Amino acid sequence: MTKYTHWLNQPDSNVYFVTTTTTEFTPLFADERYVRIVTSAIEVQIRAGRYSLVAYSVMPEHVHLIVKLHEGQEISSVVGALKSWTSHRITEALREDGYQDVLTAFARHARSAASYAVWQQSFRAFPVTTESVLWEKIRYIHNNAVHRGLVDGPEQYAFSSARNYAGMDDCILEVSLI
Ligand code: NI
Repeated sequence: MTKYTHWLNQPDSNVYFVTTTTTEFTPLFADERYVRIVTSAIEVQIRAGRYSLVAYSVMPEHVHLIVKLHEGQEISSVVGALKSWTSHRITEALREDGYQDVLTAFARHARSAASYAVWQQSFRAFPVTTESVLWEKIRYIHNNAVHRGLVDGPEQYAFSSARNYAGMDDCILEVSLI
């Protein structure tokens, strides 16, 4: 806890709560194949040194992240890169899986021909500047699947960091625990 309290006390603490949502709230991430595309993209960004991942949840049609940006990184370009990397691979997977109706809907929302808007154009990212807000957001993220009625307890949901925080072994993504 000390480490993050220290971050938060700095004027440029660079901790952000991010939410990005699929176009037309399409529940792509009800299918684990699509969840893995998102978690792989996050792993790539962590390995590239763009941020430390504090918490996350991949919900059927949206993704929540809490990230601590590393020096020189900007939240808009980090999330933009995440959306673009995953869009490309999700589009490929949709084509392979024969989800033509979904591709048609994504094409309708795209800004240019022959492209697909997998994600809604805008995303939410706001700075987390106090420890109480940080914990409130972590709890919110971990309870999201419970509130949606997908599971009875936060740790039962495979696609969030609730399992990491509960000390479980089989987590699909590593996080930097507080
Ligand atoms: Ni949510």
